[in-house]
Amino acid sequence: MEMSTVNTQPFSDQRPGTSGLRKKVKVFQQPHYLENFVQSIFDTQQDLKGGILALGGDGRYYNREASQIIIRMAAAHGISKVIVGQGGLLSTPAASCVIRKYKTDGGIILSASHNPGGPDEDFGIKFNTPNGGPAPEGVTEAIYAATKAISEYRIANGEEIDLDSIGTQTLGEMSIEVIDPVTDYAELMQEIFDFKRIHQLFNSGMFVMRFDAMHAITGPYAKRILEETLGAAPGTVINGKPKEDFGGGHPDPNLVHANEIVVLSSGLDAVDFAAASDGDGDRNMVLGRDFFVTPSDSLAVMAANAHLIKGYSDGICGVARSMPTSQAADRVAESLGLECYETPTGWKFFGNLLDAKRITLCGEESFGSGSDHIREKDGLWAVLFWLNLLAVRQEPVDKIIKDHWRQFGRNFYTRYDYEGIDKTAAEALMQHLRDHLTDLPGNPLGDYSVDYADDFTYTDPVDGSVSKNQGIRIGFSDGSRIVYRLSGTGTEGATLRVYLEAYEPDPANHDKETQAVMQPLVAIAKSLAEIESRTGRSEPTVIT
Ligand code: VG1
Ligand code: CO
Repeated sequence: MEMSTVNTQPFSDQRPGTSGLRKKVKVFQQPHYLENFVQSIFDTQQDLKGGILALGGDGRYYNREASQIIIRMAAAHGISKVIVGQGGLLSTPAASCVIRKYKTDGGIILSASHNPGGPDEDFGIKFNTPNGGPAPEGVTEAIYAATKAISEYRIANGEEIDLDSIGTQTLGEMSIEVIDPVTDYAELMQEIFDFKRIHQLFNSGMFVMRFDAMHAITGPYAKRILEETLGAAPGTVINGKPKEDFGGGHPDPNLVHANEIVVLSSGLDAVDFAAASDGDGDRNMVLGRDFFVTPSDSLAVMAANAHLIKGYSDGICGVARSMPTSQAADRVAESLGLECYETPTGWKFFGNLLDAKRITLCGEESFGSGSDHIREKDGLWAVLFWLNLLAVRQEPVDKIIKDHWRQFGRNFYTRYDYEGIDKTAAEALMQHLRDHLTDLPGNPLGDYSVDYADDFTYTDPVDGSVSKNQGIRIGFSDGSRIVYRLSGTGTEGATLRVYLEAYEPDPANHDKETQAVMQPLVAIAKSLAEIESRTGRSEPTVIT
């Protein structure tokens, strides 16, 4: 095998964010940009040399080219085997499944998740450790340090690798195994859920579902599992053909971008159950008839009902939620006598808790939920969890949620995103909040009284690592909260996220409209952070 050693210079902007390195495609297409980052992964992860690497991506523009480059660099680095999804494809949860099942020494996932794709849009790359989860901060910081010192990388020369034929080929000493991207994942789902019961639900003739794959990676997964295995009617999966640009849309399963299934689940002809997943298949949105399930409630309901699901029938050992996620799951954990953890935003913080068997279920308000079956959030898993639950309880989605509220109280929840604002202004806004944190506790804000105000610091209970500056929390005496943080996944300017939560124990108030209930808190959040004067925005770009 012929190999080249290429001289290069560091790029200063290769620090991974909430979930890997995300940049515009044009940035990744600069000579050496991708190569520098990949070589930095290889140089910092000792076990990869002579080891096995899993590789796959969400199919967005540049996925194929990047896969070719990474495989050649793997060969030059002395990796013994690359397991790659056919066509260079693997959903993020499937990649995690493959890393664990084949005990690889890590994996590279090519994705910018819910960000748009195409030549002028976003691309991303992320390293997952041998437990199948996103690299923890210690690892991403080491990779970043390596990107700042890099002077050369190595790459094998030669012809294009055939990524489309299933089977094994070689490149020098290295073998490349192209696998079907769906099979291993589908088998895992079958172990966790009661496929027979879900099959009966679909066969009953009384249950209609739509799944919106948003022209992204979950199309083939959902078709195989829902339609071909579980007997859902053909056409259940919509927008099921993956496209490099996701059909020009945002593959982000929320009420704004996945509006197609919001419409299909409303009104007279509404389907019974609707769901969507994002670009790389790790997010989910779940809807009943005329009914939106907030991701925070979804996690709480899963925790409360896990014993009804085959894979969790022996009980769960604990739950975790990201800090901005509503406290609905905490109430379930308390009543079940389970440990409940509050972690910073991003799935990488759940890995240690899952590995140490301190938690079984975890979730984020950003349409993410998952369990110990893998180490990523998992969109289709969440959909199958709900399907299994609907099949067992034989009740509609809204009834399950309303019963849950009656038992535990309702955590009204909304998130305001101010996208594409000026970075300096966003940072100054956060600093202004930080500067006033000590003035707040004990004082009234509107009708609320501040209980605590801090910039969230997390100490990992397993390895003791400390993560600072994870978002401003303002907690009120009645359990309501306002949280502010800046996004770590965007590629343009800054995005301010404001998370609002209000607890309502009285069932007489549970049917109120979320935005109406949240208005007093919204007003406080806007004025406290001086959002309009500092960002020039009177309203957010997206409300979920
Ligand atoms: C967002 C979400 C966060 C999620 C992350 C990755 O991060 O808020 O909860 O873990 O995306 O999800 P940020 O830093 O932009 O708020 V995905 O599906 O984009 O991999
Ligand atoms: Co995603």
